[in-house]
Amino acid sequence: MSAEVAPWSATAADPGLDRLCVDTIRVLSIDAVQQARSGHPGLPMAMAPVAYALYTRFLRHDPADPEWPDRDRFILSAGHGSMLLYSILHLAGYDVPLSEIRRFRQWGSRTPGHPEHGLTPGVETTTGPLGQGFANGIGMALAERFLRERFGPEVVDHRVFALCSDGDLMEGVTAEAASLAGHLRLGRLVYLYDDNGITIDGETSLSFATEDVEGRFRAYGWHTTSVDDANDVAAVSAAIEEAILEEDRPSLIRVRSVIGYPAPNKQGTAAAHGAPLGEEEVRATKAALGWDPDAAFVVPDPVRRLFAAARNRAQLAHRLWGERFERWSRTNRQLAGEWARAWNGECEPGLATAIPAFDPAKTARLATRAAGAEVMAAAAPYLPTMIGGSADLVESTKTTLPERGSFNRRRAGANVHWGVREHAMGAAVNGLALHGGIVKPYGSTFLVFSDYMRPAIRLSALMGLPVVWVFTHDSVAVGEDGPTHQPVEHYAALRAIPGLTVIRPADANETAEAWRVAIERKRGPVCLLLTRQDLPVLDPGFVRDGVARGGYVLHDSPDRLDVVLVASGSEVSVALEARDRLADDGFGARVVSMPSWELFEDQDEPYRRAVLPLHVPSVSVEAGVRQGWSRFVDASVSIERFGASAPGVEVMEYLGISASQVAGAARKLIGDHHAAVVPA
Ligand SMILES: Cc1ncc(C[n+]2csc(CCOP(=O)(O)OP(=O)(O)O)c2C)c(N)n1
Ligand SMILES: [Mg+2]
Repeated sequence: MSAEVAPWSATAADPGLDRLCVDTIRVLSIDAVQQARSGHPGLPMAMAPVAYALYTRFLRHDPADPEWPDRDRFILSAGHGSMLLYSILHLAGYDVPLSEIRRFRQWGSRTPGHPEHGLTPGVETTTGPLGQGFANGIGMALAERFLRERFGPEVVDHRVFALCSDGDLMEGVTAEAASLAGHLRLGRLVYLYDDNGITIDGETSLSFATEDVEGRFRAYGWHTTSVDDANDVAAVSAAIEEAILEEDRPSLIRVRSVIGYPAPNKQGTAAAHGAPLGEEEVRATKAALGWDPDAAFVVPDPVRRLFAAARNRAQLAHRLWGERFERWSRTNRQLAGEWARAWNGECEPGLATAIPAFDPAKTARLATRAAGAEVMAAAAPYLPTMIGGSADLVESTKTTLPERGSFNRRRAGANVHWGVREHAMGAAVNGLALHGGIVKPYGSTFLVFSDYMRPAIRLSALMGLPVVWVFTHDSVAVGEDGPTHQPVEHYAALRAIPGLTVIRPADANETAEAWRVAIERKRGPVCLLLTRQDLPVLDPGFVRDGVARGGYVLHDSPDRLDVVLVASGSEVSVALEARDRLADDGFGARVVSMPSWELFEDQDEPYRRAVLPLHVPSVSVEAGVRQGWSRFVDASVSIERFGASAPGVEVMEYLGISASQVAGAARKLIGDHHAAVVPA
């Protein structure tokens, strides 16, 4: 069944009607770009035949149910060609009416400049940053294989198609992702490469043309073919069919095209890439195609009829799947329950009580990365479709799903070895989430290397994907490896990303609660920042639901409150020590643990005020730049420089992250405050 090609493949075509359909995509696209006075006409014009062949002959999808779990996925990785996608989605029967095509790139439209997941039905992922879509598809293919192995080929049996451009193939993330896909033999990938010899700066002879792209992909372990002329719908179809039948290796089809074809003056030039053709050139193009230059947004009746027929065939595949699914559900009741929960983003019942608490009497000190490992092991049985892994640092980040095996060529285990490919890991984890059915996808590395995957983290937030990023070695306390491995600006950099929930737990018990938040969250990414070094274990009774609220009073000073010390992660224990020193001097200090700004800011004003009272001076303590802390506190103990190579304890001390520094800063603040309130 898996190698079966759609029964409506290449042979039955009517070249004249094909041409009319292809030209309809072209004309819709250039009309929309022209009306918007902005956009990218060149790619949609040139690649219209490819999208046409794919959507009418091969793609198993259902425009009436864009979320059908077993649909084929299509990714327009070259997101600048968004009008190609909107035109084909409109014609295929998705809820993208002509009125939305006319509002291309306008406020509130379903047709934004670059495709956005969650906004437009039929858009599988947000693309635009070149290379991301390419690598998202690798994650989708991993998900497909994993779920096929778990639930069976009766219910999981689909492919990932993508269209990518020169820019996509030049990006490093693509190289990382392609290398992994070739290694793992992800044979359900069918990627079409728009080889047009043009990028924004001009011809690819400037920067790329020497590269043998097919040769490179063959070296990665891909199957490659080429088509000499994108306009040859039969040849394009034959190449797609061949690629579908090749199940052993991922496929790259190089399609030679002329950007902006058939605009008489602009085709084949960079001028067709990213600006409207202009009224005159639009008219000339329509004339060249034999269309009425005075008419716009026209869809001829025979085109509507052809797409309606294609839609019926596509929906038939969905109906047949539905029947198989019914039978399968009846005979696999337990798996069917798991399936429903997985596609709903839920874990198995019982997780809530399975998450461990750590008793300080038994374990006095534990690194939060080690606590994380225990929590993952305890939670794993309740997360049967969890997949993820580390970028060659699994020994260090301690993120594994015990007894669930490795994902390799032969077996889709839950532990993916991403290799030293942080950026592709990020984009592929996004792809796992976009695919659906995977609860929870995650990726991990050292916090300092989150920089290598920031574009993917940003997109996880932009798309609201329920993924987990686990970053360990979260401060200068990593020590000897030195400043290259010691994050200082990273907390601020991650908190700057809207929609990303950053949690930096103070101990093992906060780590358990942080994982709970991450697992239970159905929307939006959560980032866990964990330590390499051991930290004192706090009383789990004190931690309670504090982590879920982002910040809470860990230790109060009920009789006398002079200052509030607000700390995150490993600095919470520093603040606790400082509190004792202040108490020795007769000052009352409250210690607030603030593992997550975002969760704290979600709390109502009375709660936030109860934790951080308005008229009590406050000091933050965190082993990183102070940027942003002023929204909560009056002063900061922070690190405003890069770290240094030395034992971690010494680095912390030298850089001022110590109880004495904190107590000193607090004393000064109390003095200043007093001076301001009670003038001398
Ligand atoms: C990561 C990233 N860098 C830069 C850009 C800006 N950009 C958009 S398209 C493009 C290159 C255009 O060339 P190609 O990918 O071959 O597309 P074509 O013009 O052939 O359609 C660039 C640099 C981007 N979208 N993403
Ligand atoms: Mg190009």
